[in-house]
Amino acid sequence: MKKILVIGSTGQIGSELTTELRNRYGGSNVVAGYIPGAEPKGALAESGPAAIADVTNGEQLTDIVKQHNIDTIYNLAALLSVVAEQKPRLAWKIGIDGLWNVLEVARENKCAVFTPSSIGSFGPNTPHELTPQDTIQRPKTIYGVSKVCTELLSDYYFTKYGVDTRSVRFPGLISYVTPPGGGTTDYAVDIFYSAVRGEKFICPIAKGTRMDMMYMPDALRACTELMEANPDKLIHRNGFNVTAMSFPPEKIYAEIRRRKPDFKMEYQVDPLKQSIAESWPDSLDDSAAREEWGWHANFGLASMTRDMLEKLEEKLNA
Ligand code: AKB
Repeated sequence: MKKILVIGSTGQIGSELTTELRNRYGGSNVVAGYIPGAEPKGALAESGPAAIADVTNGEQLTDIVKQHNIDTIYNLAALLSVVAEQKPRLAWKIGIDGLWNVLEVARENKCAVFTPSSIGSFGPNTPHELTPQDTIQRPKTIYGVSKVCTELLSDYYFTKYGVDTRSVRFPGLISYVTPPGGGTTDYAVDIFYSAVRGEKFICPIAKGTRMDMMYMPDALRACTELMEANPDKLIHRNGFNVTAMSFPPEKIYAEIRRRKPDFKMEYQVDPLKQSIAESWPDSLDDSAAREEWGWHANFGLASMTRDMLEKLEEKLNA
């Protein structure tokens, strides 16, 4: 039976992944790691153990791993792309110094480690259309630099010490549960809140700017299925391209308007977000993930939009 520590359990991915892992492996086998001020609440607090797990404190991580006999760590601590540009030193401290702590604890205690990478690990010189698995990664943002280092350091720990490190390059993640904070792809979540509240949406990304996206249920499956994949089949490890859909703002707007014909959107382009978005792929080639561990997405633009609107309406009207 797996014994899991989720670092960053109350964040955008962590809040749903912790629940998913508890459903799969049992509530008592998944420790929800959090930092003070971001304590688990409600069902997350009641469904299993929790512990303060600050990724910048290696001793604290060691204590939790030993106390709970942890064998798998999901390391979700990170700043997203826009906020990382505003706080580059902190982004590095959490993303890379923190990762170093996690990998050392994993090496000493024989844990497997999942640390997400991102489409942010690509840059302006990367081929933008059907971006290959193995290609140029010269990002211009600190977020991207830290994600490339995440991939390299995780591969290094696998090759040098045999630590079972795995990751995916997540696209923008869309969910109605915990909102993202400070990402370039956040608009694809915010647009749904405006639509359901009956407000005009001010779009910070320019017309025609395509980015890869994924609905959260697919993202959760990507994490768990990769960690359960047969290691003998993995040619790559850190990290796999995964995608579910790719669209510009006008396409998701049109899809929402099919269900909410009065919904209005106006562009007010944010220069930082736009420059980051333009440096990222227009669409990813995720064939390596498909071939090596059977990855496939269940939700496309239409099915994700239908589900998001239904679930968000229930949530906001509750
Ligand atoms: C961001 O926009 O920063 C993230 C990402 C794609 O990594 N959602």
